[in-house]
Amino acid sequence: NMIEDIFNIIAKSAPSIRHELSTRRGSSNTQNPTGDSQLAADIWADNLFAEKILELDSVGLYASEERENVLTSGDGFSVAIDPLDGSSNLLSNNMIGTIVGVYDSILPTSGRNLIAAAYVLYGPITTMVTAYSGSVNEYVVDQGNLRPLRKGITLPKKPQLYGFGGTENDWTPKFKKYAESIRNEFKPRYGGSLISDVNQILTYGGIFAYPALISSPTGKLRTLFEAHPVAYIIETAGGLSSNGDVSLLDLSPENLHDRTPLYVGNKTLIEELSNL
Ligand code: AHM
Ligand code: MG
Repeated sequence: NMIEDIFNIIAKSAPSIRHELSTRRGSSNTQNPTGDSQLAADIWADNLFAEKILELDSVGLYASEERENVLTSGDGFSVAIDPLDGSSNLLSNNMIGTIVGVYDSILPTSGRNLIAAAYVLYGPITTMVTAYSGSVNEYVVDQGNLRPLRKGITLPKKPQLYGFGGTENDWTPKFKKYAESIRNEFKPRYGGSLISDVNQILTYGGIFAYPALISSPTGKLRTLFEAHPVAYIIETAGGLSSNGDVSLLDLSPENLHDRTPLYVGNKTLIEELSNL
């Protein structure tokens, strides 16, 4: 199966990523196309994935948060990747991840053209979560091999957590009001890497948001590399995603590195937000 081949290549790369991180935490004195400063590890991981993924016959296009333009190698699926998500967490030794979206179209394109998505979480243990063909599964990555942990994951019915990015005085009045109501009911958990924050929503239920900011109306996170794959996983697990208006999967970014406000989690919580 061509999709499983892509998942397996990502899993196979996880042990070397973990191994190399300790020596690549320094700055590379460069910026990525959205203006984040890059660490040596960001560039190294991007090159590793580009090489491994384009070797697959089934993949024809590789796009990454860490490079301006796509790489192509003929016909096939398009893979969009955030090689090291939350890399600012490397210095403080908090969690980071790798995010992958597999599209049946050239990029950029609508999230409706995703046919699979996955992420690796480099936590106390390395896990991988995949969404494909209607189901979300979690694996332990054991020496590069995928060992099933949980099959057919759905969001817990009773939400427990919330995590909101950005500083409060940069939030819009509408989002501040929403945050007030959520805070009284649920526990705060914000880790600063999208993947760890989303994985705990998938595990305990709740809402994660990186909202529209006054200083940045499109928020921080990138549509193709972060929002689409996360939305695909959360929606496949029975949750909802939104940019404040429509599902993140309905967004068709004009440019590869466009950003979007991001709200994902339990259906009831995302609906409340959209009805404000
Ligand atoms: P990165 O992929 O370049 O590391 O940046 C994205 C990260 C997300 O993982 C996380 O949700 C967000 O940026 C955290 O931002 P902040 O530092 O503003 O809390
Ligand atoms: Mg990221």
